[in-house]
Amino acid sequence: MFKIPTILRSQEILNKANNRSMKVQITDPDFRFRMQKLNKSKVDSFAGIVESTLEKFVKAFPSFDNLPPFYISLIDLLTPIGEVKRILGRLDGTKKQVGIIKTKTIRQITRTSKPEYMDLKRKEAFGRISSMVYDLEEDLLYLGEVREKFKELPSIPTKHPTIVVAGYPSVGKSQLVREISTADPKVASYPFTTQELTVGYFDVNRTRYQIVDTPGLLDRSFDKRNMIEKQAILALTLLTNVGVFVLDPTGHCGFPLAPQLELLVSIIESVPDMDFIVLSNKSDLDIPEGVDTSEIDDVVKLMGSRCLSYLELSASSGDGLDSLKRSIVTIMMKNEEKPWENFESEF
Ligand SMILES: Nc1nc2c(ncn2[C@@H]2O[C@H](COP(=O)(O)OP(=O)(O)O)[C@@H](O)[C@H]2O)c(=O)[nH]1
Ligand SMILES: [Mg+2]
Repeated sequence: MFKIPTILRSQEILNKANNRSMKVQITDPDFRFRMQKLNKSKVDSFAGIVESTLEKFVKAFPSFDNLPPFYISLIDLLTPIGEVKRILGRLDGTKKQVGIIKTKTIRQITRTSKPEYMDLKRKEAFGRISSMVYDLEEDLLYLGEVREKFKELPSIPTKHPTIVVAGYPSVGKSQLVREISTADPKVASYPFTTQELTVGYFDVNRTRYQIVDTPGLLDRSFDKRNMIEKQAILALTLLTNVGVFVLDPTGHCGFPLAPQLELLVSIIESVPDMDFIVLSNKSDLDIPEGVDTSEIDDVVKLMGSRCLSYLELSASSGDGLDSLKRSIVTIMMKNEEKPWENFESEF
């Protein structure tokens, strides 16, 4: 998503600057003028390369203040934004100091008539700039690591109305995302912290809706989460305020209904900004005797207005998928917050 160039190390930046300054050639019959032009030009190209390289690194990072909260929260999860900002500030500061040394040295070389003094001033400038660049070594190393982490950021086209899917393992979340998706591409994967998000798409009345499967994130109780997972879930809630919670009352998923409902209650409590469409999946299968589906009604009642709709359907046979789509469209049209509208399609 963010195209950040390879972050060079101190020595690599200096090598590049050195190579450039060694290529400088001056022809002037007058020895003194030749030395003057040569030294000025060497300083100019050496400092110039350092300046432009540092500037390139600083500009390559996104301006954090203008990013949508979803990305701020994700980036913060990968690496503290404050630290990145401080480092970029130091790089920028060094760039400016290098510019000052360059101007001053060129002026000193212009004003003297002694070739030895010209040489001396050039060497001094190279030395000072080099030690300033060496001082950035740790910062450059850190930025290189940040760059690697940024590669993990998803580039979800977040401007579409978005729904995230939650529910126990094997209740049919992936199947639901696949079956409901009709647009082109049907589904796409995006890296997301340590996982991959699978995103499905369908179009209704020229609006594209996206439904996000979040493997491993919204399928376990919140108290069993580590910090990273909790933050990743919070980042997800910045994508949208509407989720679909999938239940499998048939037990084919390998889990009874009761813990599935407990998960729903736990998510409702831990993710206060998100309301849910509750789905009872696998309606093509019989519900075994002894399963008390009135527990679903109880939880739906308990959820009050945070249950946006309750539907029974079968992801695999397709029964009920159209009602789900209609329900999503109505809910999204009534949705006043529309978090996805805070997103640009491109950064
Ligand atoms: N009979 C039936 N099986 C389903 C239905 N939905 C999903 N499955 C099956 O349940 C299993 C788990 O589905 P999957 O989508 O991988 O679950 P996930 O772990 O929640 O993503 C798969 O074998 C699916 O084919 C359904 O509506 N009816
Ligand atoms: Mg799955």
